[in-house]
Amino acid sequence: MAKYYITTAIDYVNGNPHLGHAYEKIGADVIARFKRLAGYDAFFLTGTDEHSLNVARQAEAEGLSTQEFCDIMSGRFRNAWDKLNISYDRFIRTTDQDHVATVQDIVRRANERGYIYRGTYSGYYCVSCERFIEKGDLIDGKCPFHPSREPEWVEETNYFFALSEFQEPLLRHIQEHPDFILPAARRNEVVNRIKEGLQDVSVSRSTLTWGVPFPEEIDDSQVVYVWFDALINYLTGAGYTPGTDEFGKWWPADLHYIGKDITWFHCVIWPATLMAAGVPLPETIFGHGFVTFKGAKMSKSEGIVVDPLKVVDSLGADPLRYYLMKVVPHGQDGDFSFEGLAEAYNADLANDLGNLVNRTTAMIKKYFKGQVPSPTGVYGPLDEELKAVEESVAQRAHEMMEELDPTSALSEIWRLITAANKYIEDSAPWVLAREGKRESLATVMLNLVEAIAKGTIMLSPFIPYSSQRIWDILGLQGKPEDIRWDGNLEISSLLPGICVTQTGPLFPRLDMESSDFTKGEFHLAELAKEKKKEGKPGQAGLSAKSPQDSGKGDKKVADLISIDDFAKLDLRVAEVITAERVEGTDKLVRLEIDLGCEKRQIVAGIAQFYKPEELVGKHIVVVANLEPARIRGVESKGMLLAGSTEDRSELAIITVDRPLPKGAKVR
Ligand code: ME8
Repeated sequence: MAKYYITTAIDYVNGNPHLGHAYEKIGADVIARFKRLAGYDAFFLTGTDEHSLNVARQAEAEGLSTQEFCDIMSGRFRNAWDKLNISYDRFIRTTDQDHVATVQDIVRRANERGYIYRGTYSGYYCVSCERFIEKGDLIDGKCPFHPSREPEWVEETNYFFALSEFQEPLLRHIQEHPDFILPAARRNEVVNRIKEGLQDVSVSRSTLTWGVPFPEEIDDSQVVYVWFDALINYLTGAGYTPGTDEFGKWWPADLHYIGKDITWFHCVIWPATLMAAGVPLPETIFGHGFVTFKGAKMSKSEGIVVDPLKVVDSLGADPLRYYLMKVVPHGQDGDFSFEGLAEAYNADLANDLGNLVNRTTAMIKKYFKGQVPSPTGVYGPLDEELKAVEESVAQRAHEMMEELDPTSALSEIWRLITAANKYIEDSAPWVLAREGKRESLATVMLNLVEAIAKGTIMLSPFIPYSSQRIWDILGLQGKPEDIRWDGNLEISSLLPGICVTQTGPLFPRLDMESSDFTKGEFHLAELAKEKKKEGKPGQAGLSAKSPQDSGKGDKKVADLISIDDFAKLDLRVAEVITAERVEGTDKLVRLEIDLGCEKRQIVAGIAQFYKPEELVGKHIVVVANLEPARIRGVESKGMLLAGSTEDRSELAIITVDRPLPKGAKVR
């Protein structure tokens, strides 16, 4: 099985994850999931970049040690990617011990080959970019990317990397490997800049202590410059063994999926570093575009931030994944709006896809008691037409995904959803039923199930939770991603004898008039700007006084909480799927619960009151946004609600008294 190693950029932890970060992780996740579906053995690396000056300063502003601060913030990123269903195989942190060893070894290798030397640096440094800026690049004395922040003057003796020696080898490599930098526009920008001439770059800092120490034999009073350190994470993640030429099972990387603002580091500094250390180069670096909000780049330093988790909390992960992949085209920028998201949700997910599934399952229930009919051999032009669309969509969407273009692939897959809806109208099953044409009716139902199942497989990289739900509703076994999609998609052997089920709507329609989106509650970017204007410390919101973590501040009446305090609790309806006693304890039960868009494990102290089997199937209420904890060594991600007497001699779990969809919010 061919391997596929995909990485994202690792995010700075000086602020919370924002929609731009989320877009990148979702894009990479869609590609990773597609590659697995297409039969590759894929490994997906993401993580956090923790040794920046910004991070050290932010920790200080929050009154925490840098390590403590990084632990909390890195956890927030990881939690966000878990909520967005990002299927990473390793979440790397640049503070991980194996990474520290890799960085030191790569510096050592480059030094042994004569590419590291001691010198004096003087120049401007933009703390937001964490990069040295040449005088000619300043605009009105400011960094072109961060006009609101003064660059700092830095003068220090440190270690340089002889980047200038790699000008010709880099140009040659890029020319000989047209897929090395994608899209082509990014390649041209990089080539033009390289041709202007490469200067040696400083790769250590003598005035900082927060970082990976330079190797002892060179000078461990200095730390490695954050970018030099960060890029090497890709090698650590591949399983590189320091002191050897064992670059790990996954190296070279097949794809570094990163934002267009950091192509210079990835397309110039990184390959030159690898050449200097004698390590093979990655196959492709893809510089994606930006998610903008009202036309401005999402950026924590400029205060334009939309919190992806708020969107996930109100709509679930899949609608956000779907919308971002639809609205930010291949390699270009795309503007996010709450109204646009709500419209795409209603028109595409609720109407096109949700209704297609609902109508089909309702008809199979009505006409065939829920059982998908067997092939009858009766086949007409409309059936042929639908089959032809299925085949061409499976082929073309596959090609588009191979070309790293999820946006086009998505619209191609939608061609099948649209064709299936049209097929219902054109073949009018209700007329076939009325006229007693049972065989034709059976063909239509079978064809619809097949079209939906194929669409679901192709959509599974984009909307994995919903795809699984549709798969289950159709009564298919296993998971959509267990099927191989290599351009052809063959599933007819799965269909005989399956029985569909029907639940509530897959994507309940959003009422545009009264939804949170249109009320403006979600215009967090505005809030972030306000916060910035007030000059409050802590973009990360960790200090006791920070608005994000502590609400409105002083409470007027000690025992009363404000509605804002209550709103911080994310209470959700969940179904208990499995329950078992935690071994070696009297009180604890481990529950696997289904929150609709996510399955989780929680631990509850209720074993004296309920037998595990009594709990299965109950629709309970859980605090979904509680920090994960380990209880007697077992991870618990959330807490169920129960009432009890003061002495805890009696206890009853809170359940809902009529059916609600899993994941419904309790307010
Ligand atoms: O640059 N739209 O970290 P970072 C799309 N630590 N992508 C965006 C975006 C937006 N509005 N804003 C940011 C760093 N990104 C370094 C990377 S890798 C060895 C070190 C993307 O937190 C950005 O382009 O500033 C980058 O790829 C990633 O988010 C992390 O940005």
